[in-house]
Amino acid sequence: FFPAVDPGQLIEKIEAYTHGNNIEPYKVLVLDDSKAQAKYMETVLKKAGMIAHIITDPMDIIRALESFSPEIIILDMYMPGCTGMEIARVIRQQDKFHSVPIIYLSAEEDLTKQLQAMSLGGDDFLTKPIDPKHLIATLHNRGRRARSLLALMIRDSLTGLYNHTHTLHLLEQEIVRARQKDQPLCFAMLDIDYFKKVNDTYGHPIGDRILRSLSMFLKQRLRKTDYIGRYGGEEFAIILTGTDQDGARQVLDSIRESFSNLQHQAGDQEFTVTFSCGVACWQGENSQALCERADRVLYASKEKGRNQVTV
Ligand code: GH3
Ligand code: MG
Ligand code: MG
Ligand code: MG
Repeated sequence: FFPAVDPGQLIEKIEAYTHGNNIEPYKVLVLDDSKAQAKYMETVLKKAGMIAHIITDPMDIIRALESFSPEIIILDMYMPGCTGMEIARVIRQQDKFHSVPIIYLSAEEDLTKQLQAMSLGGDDFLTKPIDPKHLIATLHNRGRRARSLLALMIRDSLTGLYNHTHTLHLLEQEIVRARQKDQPLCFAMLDIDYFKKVNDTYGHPIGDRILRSLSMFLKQRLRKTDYIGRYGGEEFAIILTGTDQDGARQVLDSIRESFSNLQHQAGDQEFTVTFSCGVACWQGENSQALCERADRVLYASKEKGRNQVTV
């Protein structure tokens, strides 16, 4: 199955193709029962600057998905005990890998069989022997598309912040990290005060502008290691990593104060907007319980008269 090309020359060509475009290396999972083919693939992918994870036993697929989190998957068609199509179905059953590109790489030349494989969860069908440049170009295209789709899926379109679903995902991830590293973690919920009145008085487009301006303000004032999400309409969630209760209170209260002093404009009218905030410091509970606690303290801020941070 190996192409009759001088390997040294071939690798130079791949390097010329991939280097210079300054992208995070793609994580590619390869399943092929032939150890020689797997080894060859590993060499080609690594030389192309990609991160390759090679498995030769189909039974290892679930574990590899979990531990490696691939961005692209290359599957052999025929393996002892199962086919690539069966493996593709197993992969597609997992929510997280529902849209990860799957590329079949096989010596199968029968078009009917190729099309059948494509209809069952595959995105491309490449035949062995494959020219490494062809393979790498396909991986780059698929990887780039997958990444831009993913980037759209996790963001809110009005503000560019993380959306509700991804914010919760990040919170779960950061809880795991805080536990491992034994570091503090705070979760804050923020809700704009009397926002309905802003919309009613100045109009919905001005309301949207306030939402964007608060988003920018939060991005500027928080650290790169914090995460900001649009949790709901005029609700924001902030994950403050490595931050304890006092640190979170200080930074959020300072943001609250400076935001409340900003002058917003609608035509020739000037007005100010405030928000209320609730901070919950992680105490070993799960993400849902932490969110509920943050929500309760946010409500306390509202009850106490708004424009304040409660910890
Ligand atoms: P409170 O101080 O109790 O939070 O009062 P509020 O008026 O902010 O609260 P309420 O939940 O009653 O109203 C939220 C408003 O936010 C209602 C909705 O029209 C507005 N809103 C939600 N999403 C958007 C959006 O994307 N753009 C605009 N302009 N307004 C939005
Ligand atoms: Mg095989
Ligand atoms: Mg609200
Ligand atoms: Mg509100």
